[in-house]
Order: sequence, then structure tokens, then C-alpha cells
Amino acid sequence: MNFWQPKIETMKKSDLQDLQQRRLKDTVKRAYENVPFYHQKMKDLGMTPRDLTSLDDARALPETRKADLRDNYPFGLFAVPESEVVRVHASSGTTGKPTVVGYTAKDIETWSDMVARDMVMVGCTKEDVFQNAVNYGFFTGGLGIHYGIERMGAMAVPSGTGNTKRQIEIMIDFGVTALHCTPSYALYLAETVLDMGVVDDLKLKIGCFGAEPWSNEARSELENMLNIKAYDSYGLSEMFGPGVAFECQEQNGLHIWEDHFLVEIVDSEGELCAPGERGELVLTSLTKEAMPLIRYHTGDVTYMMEEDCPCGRTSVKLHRFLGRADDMLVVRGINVFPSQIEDVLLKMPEIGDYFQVVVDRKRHGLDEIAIKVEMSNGAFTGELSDLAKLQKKVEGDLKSVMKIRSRIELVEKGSLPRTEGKSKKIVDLRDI
Ligand code: DLL
Repeated sequence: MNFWQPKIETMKKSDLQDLQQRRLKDTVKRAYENVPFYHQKMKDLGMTPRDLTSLDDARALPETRKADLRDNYPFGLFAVPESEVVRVHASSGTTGKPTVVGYTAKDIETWSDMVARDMVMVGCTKEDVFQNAVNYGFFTGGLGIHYGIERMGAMAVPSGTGNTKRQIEIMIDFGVTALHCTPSYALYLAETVLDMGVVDDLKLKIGCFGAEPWSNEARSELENMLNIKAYDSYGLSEMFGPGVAFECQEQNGLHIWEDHFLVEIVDSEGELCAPGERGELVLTSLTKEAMPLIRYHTGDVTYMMEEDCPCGRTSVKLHRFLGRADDMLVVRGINVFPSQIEDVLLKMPEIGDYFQVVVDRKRHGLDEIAIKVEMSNGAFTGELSDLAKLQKKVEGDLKSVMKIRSRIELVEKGSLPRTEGKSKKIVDLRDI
């Protein structure tokens, strides 16, 4: 069994577009009639749902941003009566009110099928024992993935987060074959598995990692440490949650489910990017009932891949995410993504898997990047001159990629904080 919903997953491009158009019309009509926010926005633009005659007309629709969710806290963007909403999730956010999202019973069904598609796509079957080691709560990664596992019939192991050694014991005792968690937590789990010396006791084959950016280097690292194939899992609460886009077994780009989302990639001026050109992902939900969102700016940077996928799925692929538009550091006018730094660091055998970037503005107004980098096990020879050489090498390699100088501080393995959820790789101390 290679597909969960074969008809849709392999649908001809033109049929997919027809389906999108029908669903877009319906979504916009529901938003216009039931959500005052969208009604007003469309009125301001002099539009009604009847103006939508082709998919291209979507470009004229109003846009939505995270602030709009906050402004309409908690339930102001719901397009159905509250009595139809069977679940809410929320993201805490660091400032202000959380953003709340709601689901009808049908939304939960749609979402579960979408996640089941992903699981089957990476090779899971009913025989698999699937551990979901993310936070079960307001975070969509818990219940979202869980329902998908149950839907496709594997055995769900809802271990949540915490107590890493026990998680590993469970993995061994239950014969866990597939794991879903953040890549940061996967690294911590892998490190602990190696420390415990139990890697040969694991039956793990498949790792699905997401909820934060990670690099191809981190993938190789995890695959080697745990003897698995590792897949990228993308999603956001505003568009159901996890499962929106997922890698297939080609491990080369994430299929985004175009029967559920209309995809745009736009540059900083809002113009459409050509395939291969990086920009911000903007999504319109096509099937969400409780809370449809139109042209939602995800803040995530990627690009569209053009070539057909050998796996047979026809929905377009997105390149693995380069980071968030707002995670991009602008240091002395140069754009730096944490993922670029990770790419450089993980290529070096002397360097471990953890780093933290601290950006600060010095007295003369010049921004400085300092990067704390953990060394790998046994990399310290005891010779200080070797350390200095390594430090110089890291600084040089980073400079050639980032185009600006950074100060490297080599620290002992284990000294940077480990996380069970999303990691915080950047600390920006600038007051800007
Ligand atoms: O992180 C949903 C999720 C759960 C996805 C489990 C995958 C696995 P939020 O908490 O709303 O939802 O955060 C969404 O996380 O806009 C991206 O910035 C980031 N993100 C999620 N997946 C990836 C990924 C969940 N694979 C935000 N690569 C998104 C890069 C990711 N960034």
C-alpha cells in the first residue's frame, strides 16, 4: 500500500486545479458570509465572492496575517457557530494573546486523513508501532499526528515529551518502528540512546521530524546515529497543524497537499516568485470549515520545486524550509539564516550537534555575531593550539558562507541547553 488516498494523491494537474477552483469559491463564500473580518476586507476591496472566476483571481483576495488572529482572539475568525466546533488548539506566542484555531468534526477527519497520507507516504503500515514524542496539549503536533496514526491503522504510542530515558525504554520494550518529534528532540534522544549503548536494541526504521527548521546535515546525522530514514514534516496550527507538507521517500522536497491548500510563494513586495526563487509561503485553506484562512502569510521561507516526483504524487513540492522570514537575521545589512550556519557546522567532524547564535549591538552601533558551538565527543586533544586552529577554521568556513565575520566560542559537549520541543538557536540581544 503506497498511497492513502491514491485518486487525489496522483490526480492530473488540470483536475487538481478544477478541484481547487471549486473549493476556493466555496471557501471564499463561507468566509464572506460568516466571518465579519473577511466580509469587511472584501467590501473594502470592492469584491464579492462572485468576482472569483478563475484561480488567478485569488491573487486579488484579501491577505491574512498572524496579527489578524490575535486581533480576533479568541473565536472571531470562526466561520461556523461555536456549537459546531469540536476542538481548539492554540499557540502560546512569546508576546500578547495566543492565537487560537478551531476545528469542526469534519475538519478533524480531513486533518487525520492528511496526516495518514503522510505516514503511508514514508512507508508506514498497520504493522508499525509509532511513537509520538511531542507535547500533547494546545500544540497541534500531539493530537494532530496521533489521529493520523490511528487513522492509518498503525499502533499509536502517545509518549509526549519528558523523561528521555523512559522514552527510550518504551521504544525498546514496545518495539517502536517509527518516531515523530522535533529534530532537536530527536538529536537529544539519539545522543541519549548512544550514551545508554542501546542502539542495537531499537527497531526504529522511520523518523518524521518537524515543527522547526533543520538541515540536510542534521538529517544525515540522525539517520546515522539511529539507523533510520528521516523525513521532514511541516505544518502550522493555522492550517490544521502538522501534515500540511511532508517528504516522500525520495527525501527531496515536501509534497504540499494542493487539494487542501492553494499555494503562493511571494517576495518581499508580495509579487509571485518563479519556481526555484525563494520567498514567503502564503496559503489559502480550501477545505477548513471552522476557520478558513485566505492568503495567510506563514512567515516561512522556501521555494517551489518544478520537476515531477518519481513517487507518482502530483502535488507540488516545496524545498525544505530555509527558516522563518522573521528568523532571518539581518546583521550589518546581510541576511543570515540559522539553517546556513547549521549546514556549515554539522559538516565538521570536530563539531557536535548544538550551537547557539547570539547577536548583539556593540557600543559603536556595530552588530556582532557570537556563536557558541559544542565540540563533538573526543574532539578536544588537550592541546590549546589545536583548539585555536579549530576555532579559526570554523570562523573561516562560516565567513565564506555568511559573508560576515562571527566570533566562535567552542564549548564542551553537553553545555548548551537540550530541548524536548522547538529549540531556540538564536538569541538576539539587539534593541531594535
Ligand atoms: O509546529 C505544527 C507541527 C507539529 C509541524 C509537528 C510539524 C510537526 P505551530 O506550532 O503553529 O505548528 O508552528 C508552525 O513552525 O510556521 C514554521 O515556522 C515552523 N515549522 C513547522 N514545521 C517545520 C519544518 C507546528 N518542517 C511553525 N521546517 C511554522 C521548518 C517548520 N519549519
